[in-house]
Order: sequence, then structure tokens, then C-alpha cells
Amino acid sequence: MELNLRFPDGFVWGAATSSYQIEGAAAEDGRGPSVWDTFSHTPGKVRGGDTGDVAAGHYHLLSEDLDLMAALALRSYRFSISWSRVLPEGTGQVNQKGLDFYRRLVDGLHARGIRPLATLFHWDLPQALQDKGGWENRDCALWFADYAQTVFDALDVADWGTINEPKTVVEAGYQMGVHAPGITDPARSYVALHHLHLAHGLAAQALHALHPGRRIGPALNLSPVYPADDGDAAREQAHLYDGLENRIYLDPILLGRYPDDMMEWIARRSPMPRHVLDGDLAVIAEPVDLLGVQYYNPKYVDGAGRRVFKHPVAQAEWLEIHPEGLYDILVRLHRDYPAVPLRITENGLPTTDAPGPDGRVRDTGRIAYHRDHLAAMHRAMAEGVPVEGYHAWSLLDNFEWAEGYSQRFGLVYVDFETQRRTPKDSALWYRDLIRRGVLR
Ligand code: GBH
Repeated sequence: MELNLRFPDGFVWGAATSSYQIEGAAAEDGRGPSVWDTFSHTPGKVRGGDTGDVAAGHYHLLSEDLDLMAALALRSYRFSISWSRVLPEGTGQVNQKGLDFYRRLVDGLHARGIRPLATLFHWDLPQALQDKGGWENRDCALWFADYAQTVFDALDVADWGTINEPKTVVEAGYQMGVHAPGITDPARSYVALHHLHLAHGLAAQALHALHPGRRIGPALNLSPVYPADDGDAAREQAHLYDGLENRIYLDPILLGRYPDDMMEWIARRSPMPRHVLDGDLAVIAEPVDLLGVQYYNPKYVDGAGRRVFKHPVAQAEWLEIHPEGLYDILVRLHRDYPAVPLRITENGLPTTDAPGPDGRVRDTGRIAYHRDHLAAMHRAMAEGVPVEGYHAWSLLDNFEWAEGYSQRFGLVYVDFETQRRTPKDSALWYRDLIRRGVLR
């Protein structure tokens, strides 16, 4: 069925990546190790023993990848900066070669008329800082603000993202231990959360002080939480889980406070409340200029607080497919929080499609996924939700963290033996959508 949904002129169509997932060149040109180098080289942590040592080779294929973005008609490219490429020790001496790589990237984007959206932190903390306690150390927020100032001054970028998905750092990095730094301690996880929030706020303050007119915001992965049935118990559990999934990330930044029910819940499990010092929330609530929303899946919880699945699941078993969840989250953001331009900074699907004999990658499932989510997003926009752009995750197949190279989220297929890039059918579909401005 034809949808015929028109998007506003100037809608920011983009794609997203992150440094450790695509760059490779892990030990080249002075880059220092990050927690993900340590983690991926620890046996048993990543499927198949995969690492980001080479990844999609983007560090060496920069100009080819820039041309690819232009060929796909992208108007925006969301990438992240490897902190330890710029500051190998995390603080102190700047590595000019590392900074130059991002200068070439940004210049190359401007030359092609593609807007950069630079993320400061997509999980690859310098190992030297982890050795000093990482995000559990309050100083980490100050180290982050110093690093942020270095790249703010060096790069001609108007739009900035602070911390990618603090929830994933908290849950995967500090509770389940399936991401770096591999900790399994809820008590410590919420201390890290507070310092991630503080880091965000300090960087936002620094940008506003040093470069008025530029914009900055977080990139939060949000999931609408629905009760799995009509009972009171499920409704109560859904409210609790909404706190853990969404409100503890949104409220401090957008409302200047941790939710009361969540602070009680956290206080029973973590010393975190003692780490919230006078004045911290004013820093964390530095007004943001844009809010990055990353949407993949909803959550349903039953009366016992168990997760229940109600929709088809992708190759990634956590990724329950429910496009209406994007509509729900957008409408809720517009209702519950002060107005701020929204950017979908990630949304995407892994598929197993590979080039056929004719070289084509027929990833019809990915096309359907993006189409359905864009239709849901368009419906929210038609009701007044200010969404200014959408970034598909991801431009390229890449290192999918603990899943290694076994899950491919790219619009572009990457042969990890040859580093050859092949735009999938979804990439060509997306290019045509961008050119036309109408979702069919
Ligand atoms: C995003 O995370 C990331 O920003 C991006 O780097 C990543 O490649 C992309 O999505 C696709 O995954 O939930 O127990 O299975 C999305 C949220 C949180 C989903 C961690 C996978 C793994 C632990 N992710 N989760 S589990």
C-alpha cells in the first residue's frame, strides 16, 4: 500500500555510526587503548573472539566512506569521537594525528554538504581513566569536560551529542557485565550513572560558554513500557520499569531532578544518593538544544515484573519489533517534558542478508522496518511533535559489541575480509526517499 507521507523540506535525513564499531586502526597514529580494547581482547567476552582492531577499516577508508555518504544523498552523518584517539591517556597530551582524523572527517562532510552530528562518548572510555576508577570516579566528569572542550575548539561542528545511551553503560556495562568494563554490581552502576549525567551537564555548559550558537544534547535509548495485562500489579510494575528505562535518564536532564520513587528504589540498592552533591542537578539540567532519541524496542512487563514479548523479534533477541512504540515515545516526550527539538539518533534492524550472485543485497526486512518506523514517526510529527531528523543505525555493517560481527545493522554491506562496501537495497531505498521527501 502506498503511504505517500511527505516530510518537511530540510528534514535532516542521516545515518549513524560509532568510533570503536567502524574505525579499526586501534593501535595506529598514537591512539591509546580504550575499555573496549581491553574487553574485546579478554577471552569469552565477545562472540567468536571478535575485536574492533580492524572493524570496518573506516580510519583508512575515510574518503571512500565520505563519497558513499554523498552517493546515498545523506544530509547528516552522526559519528562518535574516540576519546583515546584524541587524548591517549584520557587527559593531558593531545594526539594531533588523532584530532586530524576528525578534522578531515568534518571537512569532508562540509565539502559534500553533509551536516555532522558529533557524539563525544560512545562507550570507548580511555583505559587509563578506567584504571583510575572510570565513571565511578567523580573526576571522570571533569576529565570528560576537558576532553569535550578540546574537540569543541578543534572541530567545526554545530551539533553535538554528549553521552550515547547512559542506560546501556549502566545496565550492560555495570549490571549485566556484557559490555566494558564488565562489572556486575547494581550498587556501582548508579554511582556511574550520576557521574555520566554530571559529565553530560558539564560538557553542555562548556559548549554554551565557549561556542554560543552551537547546539548540544544527549542521545538516550528510550523504550515505552507497557503493562502486559490489565491487572493493577502489571500497571504498577510498568510504572516502576518506566522509571528504570526512561525517567532516571530523562528527568535529571530535562526536569532537574531524579524521580522520587526512583531515588527511593536506588537508595535501597546503591550508595548513589550520597554522590549527588549540592548543585549537581543544576549542572545536569543545563538546557539542551536537541534531544537525541534512540528507539529499537518496547518493553512489556507482567505483574511479577517479568519481561513479556508480544511482537516479532529480530536476529537480536532483545529487539522486539513494534513501530508504534516510536510514536508512543515521541508523543510522551512532547507531553511530559519541556519542548526541545527531537532527533531520532538511532533506529535500525540487524539482518543476515548477504550479496547474491548478482551482487545485490535484498534486505527487504530492513526496508519494511525503516518504513514502518518512519510512518509512526510521521504520525507523531503530524500531531505536533517537533522531530527535526532521523538517523538510521547504521551506515555500515560494523562491530556489534558483544555480538562481534555476527549481527549486521548496516544500510551498506561490509565484507570484513576485503573491506568492500556494497549498498544494500535498503540504502538505495533510503537514498530515493531522501531525494523525494515522500515515504511511499
Ligand atoms: C545501540 O544500542 C547502540 O548505540 C549501538 O552502538 C548499537 O550498535 C545498536 O544500538 C544496535 O545494538 O539487552 O541484554 O541483549 C541499543 C541498546 C543495549 C541493545 C545493550 C543490546 C545488549 C545487552 N542495546 N543490549 S541485552
